[in-house]
Amino acid sequence: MADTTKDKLRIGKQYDHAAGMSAVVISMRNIFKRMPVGKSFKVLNKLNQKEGVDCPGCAWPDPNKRSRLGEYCENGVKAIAEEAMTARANPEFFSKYSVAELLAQSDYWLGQQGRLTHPMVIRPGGTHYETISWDEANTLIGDHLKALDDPNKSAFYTSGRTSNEAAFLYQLFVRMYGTNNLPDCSNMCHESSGVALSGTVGIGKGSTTLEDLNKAEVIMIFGQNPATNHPRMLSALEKAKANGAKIISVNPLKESGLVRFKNPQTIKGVIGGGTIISDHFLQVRINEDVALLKAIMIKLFHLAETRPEILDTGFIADKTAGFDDFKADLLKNDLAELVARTAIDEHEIDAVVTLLADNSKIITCWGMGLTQHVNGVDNIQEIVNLLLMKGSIGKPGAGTCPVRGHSNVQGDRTVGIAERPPKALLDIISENFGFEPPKEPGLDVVATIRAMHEEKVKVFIGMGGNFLSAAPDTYFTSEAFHKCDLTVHISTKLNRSHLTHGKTALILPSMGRTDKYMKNGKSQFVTVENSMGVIHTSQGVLQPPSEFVESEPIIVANIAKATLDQDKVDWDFLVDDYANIRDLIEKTIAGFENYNERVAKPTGFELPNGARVGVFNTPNKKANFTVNKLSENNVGAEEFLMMTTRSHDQFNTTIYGMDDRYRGVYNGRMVVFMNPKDMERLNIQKGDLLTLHNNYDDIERSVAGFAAVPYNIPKGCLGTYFPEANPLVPNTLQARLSHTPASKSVKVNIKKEA
Ligand SMILES: Nc1nc2c(c(=O)[nH]1)N[C@H]1C(S)=C(S)[C@@H](COP(=O)(O)OP(=O)(O)OC[C@H]3O[C@@H](n4cnc5c(=O)[nH]c(N)nc54)[C@H](O)[C@@H]3O)O[C@H]1N2
Ligand SMILES: Nc1nc2c(c(=O)[nH]1)N[C@H]1C(S)=C(S)[C@@H](COP(=O)(O)OP(=O)(O)OC[C@H]3O[C@@H](n4cnc5c(=O)[nH]c(N)nc54)[C@H](O)[C@@H]3O)O[C@H]1N2
Ligand SMILES: [Mo]
Repeated sequence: MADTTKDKLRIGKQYDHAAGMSAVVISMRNIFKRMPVGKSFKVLNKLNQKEGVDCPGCAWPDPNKRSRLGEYCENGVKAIAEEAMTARANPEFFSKYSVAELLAQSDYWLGQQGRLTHPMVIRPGGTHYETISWDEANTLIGDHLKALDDPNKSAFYTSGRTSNEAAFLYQLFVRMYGTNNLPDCSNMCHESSGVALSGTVGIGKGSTTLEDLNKAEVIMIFGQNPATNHPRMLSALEKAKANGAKIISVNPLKESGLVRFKNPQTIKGVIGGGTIISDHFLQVRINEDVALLKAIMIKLFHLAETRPEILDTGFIADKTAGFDDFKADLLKNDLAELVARTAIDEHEIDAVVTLLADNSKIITCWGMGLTQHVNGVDNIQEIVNLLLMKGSIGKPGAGTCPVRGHSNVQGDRTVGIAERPPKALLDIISENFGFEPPKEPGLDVVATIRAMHEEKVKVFIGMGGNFLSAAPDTYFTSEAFHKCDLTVHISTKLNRSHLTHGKTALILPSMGRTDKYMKNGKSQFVTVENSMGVIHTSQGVLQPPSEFVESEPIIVANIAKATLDQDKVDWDFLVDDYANIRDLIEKTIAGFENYNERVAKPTGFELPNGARVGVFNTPNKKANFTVNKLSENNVGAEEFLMMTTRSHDQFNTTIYGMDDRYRGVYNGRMVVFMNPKDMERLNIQKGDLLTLHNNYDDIERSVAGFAAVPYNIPKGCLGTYFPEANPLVPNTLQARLSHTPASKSVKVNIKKEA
């Protein structure tokens, strides 16, 4: 699957900063390797500009004032190069390689074969994908779906690049067909945030805007690696610091970008020392954030005995519920034990407590380091407790900031991609479209894998994404796919999910963000929602890779027409002009009044957000304190707790390159980051090859060929890359309530290879 040759791997030093000129040079080298210079600049000049192309990378928002030097980052350029590359995975390519041969290639190699150009099919017993016409492909899907005796025997996955327009049509089609089986990449991502925030503050999204960051006194960043995954956030943090904010990072790894940022767009960043990002760095042990937050809050309560004003007693009394139970439970904990669990020096915690006591405009940001644990929901609820104690939500310069992953993952959810849809959504769908949508909850990602494995789901359709490689328990998931009668992937690029297919399988080539889509002589745009709830347009500028590549809304409309008998929706009318789809979204989803008119404004519009203005739309209309348990990792004496993270050269399962430059790893991805003391204890040298294995549910899981990298990581903790380590993540290891795979705290044993 991956490149495992030890000889090629080079282990260097971790960077003491992120970006700088090297980021500019590397990004340009990356794009010019894949596409001509003229075409590169055509798209880069429009990237994240008003009325331009929304970057298909992360969901970090664009500032109102865009940089003239370019409103994009190194990894945005890589995302563009990967999508708009000149190479083509065309029918000749598929006739050259059998599926078995393709499976033997690395993810990086698969990506480098280029954009998909034609609909392709593989039928039972086939060895190669072959071309199929769109009409035949749609009929094949329609026939399979119509033949199922229960619509719940199908599942319809969405990955978060899909536009609002495509996602809305998709969920409408799926519900008309008769199921809520709408697993979504957010099930593996920020689901824990959605669940925790909905219950505590009444909205499953963050409450802050970019402007809030400029007004904040303290910004806490938990479990996130912005230099790699949201690089433009570093410019926002630099600005916040210039406005006086102090930054606290909480992370087992001292990620370079959280240490220092050299902004390549400023003189200070290019020739100077750049900006120190974190004023305090709490290097917490994996999955001990609850212990750390409890220790911090106990210390705040102790200080409040003599300085009651450090807690916002007015806010607590007026706006919240559950404070007394929360406080009583918190104070039962043994402070020394909590501190010991974190592995952080108590003086460092005290310095952070002082900062939190002295300020009240606090923003907490977080990423996958908090959500992907068994107690992922608890992590976030504990953060909310801290904010509520301080009255730090619902006012400028304060609040929650879950930093979303995919560029439109938040929008997809907003417009109805939900396996557990709220009743209000189903009611309005029924009213607007004249059919009864299914009421019973559908399957999320992990439930879908199990249902396919048990042959309860026979047809799988994926709107983007790479379900196999993104999901936990890779071998179990591939068995599940093989048991399906039909697997369909609507994709821009070839990936491993296409190669572990059902008895019959289709690859349907889709347009991406950069592709220009003309209809009736008019260039169509789509709309997306960023991490801070702003809806804006995205319009492609490049010629699509082939005349057979279709836009996502059209693909959905055609599948719907081939599947549904009744005629309640005029699919052709809707896709004739995407404004027609937006009119329907406006009628169906709250907050989209005058959608077409408002989204035409260059900066788009903001969706309503109660928590942002101190209105908590929970059942009791209060912000709720919660009582959360400490993590229960139960790591045995010889075991380690492993996180799986992204390298600097990948977008989820898409591998841009083989380096992780900021962490000093070059030319290889099969590495395991280890504390040097642990290595010494086990007599492991730098570069030694290790097999990682574990036993959950009496099943032995094992992956060989990880080279040991001595690294600044707490003892007992390991770091590996996703997706290479996913076979070690059992599908049963999931966050309580949100069901998110706990891919950041997997117990493993180490075996030295001979
Ligand atoms: N270039 C690029 N951009 C991306 C992506 C990409 O793959 N490449 N992916 C996109 C997507 S879908 C998402 S969701 C985001 C992901 O963005 P991130 O949330 O930054 O994702 P990860 O790389 O998984 O890193 C999580 C961080 O959590 C830390 N961590 C691990 N365990 C713990 C813990 O127990 N406690 C704490 N406090 N920290 C912990 C790790 O050290 C790491 O710094 O980025 C999006 N943007
Ligand atoms: N162990 C471990 N597992 C993880 C994670 C982790 O941190 N650790 N992170 C999880 C997270 S946060 C997420 S979000 C998931 C990601 O899961 P996914 O969203 O399923 O995975 P991606 O790698 O983003 O999907 C890449 C594929 O999407 C297709 N694609 C790209 N752009 C477009 C487009 O515009 N349209 C269409 N139709 N297709 C497109 C391409 O074919 C490409 O191969 O993975 C999760 N899995
Ligand atoms: Mo994500």
